[in-house]
Amino acid sequence: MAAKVYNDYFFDEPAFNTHDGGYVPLEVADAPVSPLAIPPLLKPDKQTDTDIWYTVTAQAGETQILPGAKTKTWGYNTSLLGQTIVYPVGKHIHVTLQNHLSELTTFHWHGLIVSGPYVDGGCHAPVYPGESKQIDFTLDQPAATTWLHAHPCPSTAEQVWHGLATMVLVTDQHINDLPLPHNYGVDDIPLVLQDRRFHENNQWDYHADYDPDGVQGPTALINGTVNPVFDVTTQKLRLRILDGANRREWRLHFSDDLSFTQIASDSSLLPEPVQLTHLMLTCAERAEIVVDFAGYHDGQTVTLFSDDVPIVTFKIHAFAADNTTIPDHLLDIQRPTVDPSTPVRKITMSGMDESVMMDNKKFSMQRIDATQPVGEAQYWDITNTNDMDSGMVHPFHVHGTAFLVISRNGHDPYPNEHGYKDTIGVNPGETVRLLVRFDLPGVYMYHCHIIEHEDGGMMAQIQTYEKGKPMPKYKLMDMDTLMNAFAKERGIKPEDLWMAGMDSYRKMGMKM
Ligand SMILES: [Cu+2]
Repeated sequence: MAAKVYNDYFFDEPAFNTHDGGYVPLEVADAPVSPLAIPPLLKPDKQTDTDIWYTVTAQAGETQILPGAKTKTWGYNTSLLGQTIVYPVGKHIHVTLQNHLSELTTFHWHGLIVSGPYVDGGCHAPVYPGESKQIDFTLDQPAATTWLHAHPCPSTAEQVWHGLATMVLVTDQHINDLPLPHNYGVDDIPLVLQDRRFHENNQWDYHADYDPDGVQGPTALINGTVNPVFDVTTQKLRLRILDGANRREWRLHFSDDLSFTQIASDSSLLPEPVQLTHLMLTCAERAEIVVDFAGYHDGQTVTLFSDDVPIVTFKIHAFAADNTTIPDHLLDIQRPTVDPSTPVRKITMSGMDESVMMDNKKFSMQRIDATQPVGEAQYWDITNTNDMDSGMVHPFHVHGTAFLVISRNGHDPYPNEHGYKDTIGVNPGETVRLLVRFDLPGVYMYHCHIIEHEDGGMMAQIQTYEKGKPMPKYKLMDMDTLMNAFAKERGIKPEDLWMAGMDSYRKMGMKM
């Protein structure tokens, strides 16, 4: 197979985050090399042929990341990030959500097609400290690498940054039958890409590092490991890569310009695999790639870089020859038809810093910004109105659906954007056309996934409904209730509360 090998990042170079004044470049950390942490698989509480039960606990702890003092961190069922959760399609899934933190949180299933606003776990579904909640759902969607993260307005960015993010693997028979690496922890590896700044005593300080365009740090943290090395014992390695950073884009490439095969994006396999040497991910995007180390032997190393900074070392060991080939076709994708009388939904993402907005408004928890019938496919045109020379790529995310990317400024999407996605990086001055269909009624958020932009109001919400039935009324949270709760949990007066997103409203003279 002499497939074309793409060797650029596709995105507009002037819009890379490196061009922004507030950009914090990655640096090689002055720390020893450590084995890459592989999150364990979360054990179900119970399982039958038809049902599966899990308990997911948000908790605080301490993690040995650097030599010396441990870092205060948060995680799901562990002290940092989380255990990896596996959800088989078709099974009835029951999850107990426990909050052992000292403040409220929510459990958002980024990429799962579950009903909003409560099961989805956006800001309308708080779980207060010491409390627990049960959610139940059944998945009907393609296999995908999705993730769980906190989403409490307006503190999503800070809670994710503390460590509340973990991978959720949706599996089905189709993907299990494909000749792909499937041995979790051996040849099927999650890579959660994040960055942090370590302050005195190896601690993180969100407030000190705050930037309304997204908090960054100079140290790459991969699955929570600084300077990680992974022992490769198989010829082929499947990497499930998540941009789990608050703001950083990752421009990934290997030493020797080693090419790799992208097999999946956010919400499904790609219809056809794509050969690449370079891959850019914007916040919350995922890519599954298969790397073939056939040209390497025991004792050699291969390095994964972001820009020119090494972020993971792969140490090659002896491996058995693997003659499997990735099929030329991976997934059938049926594009739903759009009724020509259905208007195109126009959405704008505008501003930078504190002035960010969605459709010229800042998010309001009790306001429904749009409606759409379930089962009806619509074109959504997402425009980033930022200046082409000095703007940012805004990653646009919709809850509760997986969309298709139809075009970028009227041209074909990038070659690795032909699968289902839930997050899409939109270049400054660009309009990306999506094909969006919801299958479940509910209230769903859509927002920029630079998380500080989301907290700062670059977010809106849509209610989906069944045609011919009365519109259900959902109990929506309000900011005062959440702010008063946060203040009480922190033992301070509401007027003394500092939360990231508040600044953005205040500086624009707006009420949250
Ligand atoms: Cu943004």
